[in-house]
Amino acid sequence: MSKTYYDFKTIESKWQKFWEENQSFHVSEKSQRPKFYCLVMFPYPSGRIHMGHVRNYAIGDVIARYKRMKGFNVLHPMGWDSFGLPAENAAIKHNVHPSEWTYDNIAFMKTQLKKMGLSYDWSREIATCNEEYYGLEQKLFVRMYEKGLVYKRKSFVNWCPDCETVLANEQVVDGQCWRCENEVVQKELEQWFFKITAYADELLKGLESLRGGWPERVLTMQKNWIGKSIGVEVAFPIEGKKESLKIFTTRIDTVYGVTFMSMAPEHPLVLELIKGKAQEGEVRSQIERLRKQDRRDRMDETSEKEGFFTGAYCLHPLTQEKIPIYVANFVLMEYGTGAVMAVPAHDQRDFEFAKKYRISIKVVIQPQGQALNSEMMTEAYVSEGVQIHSGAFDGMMNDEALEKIADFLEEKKVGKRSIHYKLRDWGISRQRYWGSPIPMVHCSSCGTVPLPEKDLPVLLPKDVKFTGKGASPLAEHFSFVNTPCPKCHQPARRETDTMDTFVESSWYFARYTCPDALDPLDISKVDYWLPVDQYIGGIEHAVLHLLYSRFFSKVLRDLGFLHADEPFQRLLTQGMVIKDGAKMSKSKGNVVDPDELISQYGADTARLFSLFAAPPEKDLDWNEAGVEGSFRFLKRVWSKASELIEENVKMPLPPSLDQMNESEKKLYRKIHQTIKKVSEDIEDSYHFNTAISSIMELVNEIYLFDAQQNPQESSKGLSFEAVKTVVILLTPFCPHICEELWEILGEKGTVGKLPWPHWDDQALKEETVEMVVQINGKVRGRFQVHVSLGQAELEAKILEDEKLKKLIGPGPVKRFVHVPRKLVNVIV
Ligand code: ANZ
Ligand code: ZN
Repeated sequence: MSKTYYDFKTIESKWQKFWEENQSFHVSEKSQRPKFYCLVMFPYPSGRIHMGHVRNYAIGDVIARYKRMKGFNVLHPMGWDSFGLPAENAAIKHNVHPSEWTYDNIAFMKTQLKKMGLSYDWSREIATCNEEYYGLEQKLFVRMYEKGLVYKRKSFVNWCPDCETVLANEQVVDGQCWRCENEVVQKELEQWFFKITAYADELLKGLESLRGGWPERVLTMQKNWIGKSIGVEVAFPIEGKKESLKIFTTRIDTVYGVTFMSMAPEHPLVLELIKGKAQEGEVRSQIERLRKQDRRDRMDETSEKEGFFTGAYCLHPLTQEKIPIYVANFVLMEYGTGAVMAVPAHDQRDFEFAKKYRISIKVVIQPQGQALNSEMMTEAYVSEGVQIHSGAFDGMMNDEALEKIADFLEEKKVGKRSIHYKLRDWGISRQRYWGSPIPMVHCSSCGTVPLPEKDLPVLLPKDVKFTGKGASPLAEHFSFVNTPCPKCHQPARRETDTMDTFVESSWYFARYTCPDALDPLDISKVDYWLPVDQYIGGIEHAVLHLLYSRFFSKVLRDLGFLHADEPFQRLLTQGMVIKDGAKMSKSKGNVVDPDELISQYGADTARLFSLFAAPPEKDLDWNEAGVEGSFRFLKRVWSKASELIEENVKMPLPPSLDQMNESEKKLYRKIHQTIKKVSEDIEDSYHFNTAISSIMELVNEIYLFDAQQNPQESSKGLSFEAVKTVVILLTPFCPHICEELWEILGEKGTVGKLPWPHWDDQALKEETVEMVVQINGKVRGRFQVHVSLGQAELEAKILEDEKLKKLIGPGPVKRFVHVPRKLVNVIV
């Protein structure tokens, strides 16, 4: 068979078959090598893989293959995040069962992934909709419940009338459902929650240990999401009542500037305060209106501030002044105490509110040497300054006053320092069918009872109707709902909510390490593999998935399933794949189908292009020319190798370093420079694009070298050496072509099993440099000279050169200007 034609189709299916038959990427804990866990975020089985997947998995595969060659025992698993809404939507629309739809998609997408030549250990494959997986998840749920980490409460939830489901705050984008983009409304429901707030501080502190391994911006996003605030809680007595109004402030230094109080419309004291007041009826309808406003909008700085006076007053604990109490839409019940001491002079929201309702503004902090007039202010003064109108604290800098006033209030027992978090508990209830059933039973005499382990898993019934209307299909499934109480055995009602699919993706990385364990996890295996050494996925998961997974790790640790505090040591967030400047999407009509790409050019080209066109964290601009270029490069590598084999049956050895001529030395040096560059680019920064371009340079050098007259027979040996280096270095990127070339070059074993090459430091040293010779500033010649050549010797060499001698002419040389290692200018 002629080897000159790069028949990628045959080559790729040959090696994919080889890897599968030889189970080349199966791993176990029984290895002498150090472990390396390389994980890509698993896909939702939507039906087909897209270019974003190709990029994500190509990046993961390079790292996995590189680490294997570096001598690590590499775990590189793959699976399916396979519960979720689209399966149910398909059931409604096309009348196929969600299970059938999902497993069909998985089967198809798996063949697509296999065509990419990804080095997964498929024996560990997980589909989260698998009975085994979600059954074990239910076990975890019950254990979390027993630990007090799960509870139920009534709460306002985001409700998408279109999907008929509760949405997490994070699934609401600009007041719209993240999936269907319809308007989201508020609805009160009984919900199950995970107590993630119990870990707020640990989740925050843990971010420190991830510094350096995670992108800084992801750490910042997580930190802001957790939102730790240090401040003071103060009780303001309510006039004529026994209760007082508790507020939380981070700016107790402004306490003398309080001119009104504001409460959340949901605050339990609101109705109490307005009772019997003249405007009671009117006010009730106002409250209802404010409560209905979207909570996102209410928090938004720019949105309209509104509220109303309750008719009640507080007494200022330091000045005894009477302070009117308002209800304000921008105060949220879920944060702090649900009430705020309002300081319009120093808080912008309070300022706008005060202006609107003509409440007085009192300045208590002003810039040094400057007087602020509250009448003239157009916005709140929020910077630091000196205290005024602040009793004993006048003249102090406000940061000092902040501590002193806090001390004073604590002494007087009207206030105490406290910490609040923005992080809320994780509402996991979904009124959907295609999810993991929550393993609870509601009994009229025993209350809510968890199912004992022997009654698990709670399987999803198969025979359900999907109408897309009303409650979830589970709630309408008679034999699912009706079940005896596990405690008293009287008829009871099964919980019909299923879990948020983020629950499944919060522990799958641990399950990969022990996919056969019966007791959710096998600690010895989990401990061997975790933490994940490198995690790769999209930035869209920066907050939720990553925070939930971090939370789950800590829970699993506290349940005795593992020891690692943090699940993901290093995180790489890859950019999007864009085309014509926009994210690929059906609506824009700019989608490139990976299948077509692969059948036209092969997987190696698809991989090479997606790794070469941009560094991983940047957006990748898809362009045909770039794909063509990658393909051409592989063909060039292919022809060079075939040419060598056809010319020579037996390759001579390359010359030893001391026998090399200048051009051989140059190629030899290039080989080692490339090894160094590729190793460092992968190792330090995952800059695969520059690694690949240095391999391309080496290929160019080989072509140049072979085009020269190389007198020594051993030169061929050096070319051969260089080509082999290209094949080895290219293996993590384009594994199929490299295995094939390795074989036809007559080398032993498979290249993927080879140790990664070392570079020769000695060879890196440039021994000669090119010197430019100028005469009166004009370039007239070039010399290749040894670096040790002295200035005098160089001058002599110039004066001896026939061509230069003529150009210099008979006149005297005035002087030589030397730029070391670069040029010599001869002034005549
Ligand atoms: C008085 C004050 C004066 C405030 C001032 C700020 C500036 P962070 O840093 O985000 O924690 N606040 C407290 N609870 C609230 C709630 N449930 N809804 C809306 N706002 C609330 O913010 C803490 C500040 O946010 C608190 O400090 C409080 O306003 C407000 F010149 O108290 B401050
Ligand atoms: Zn009971």
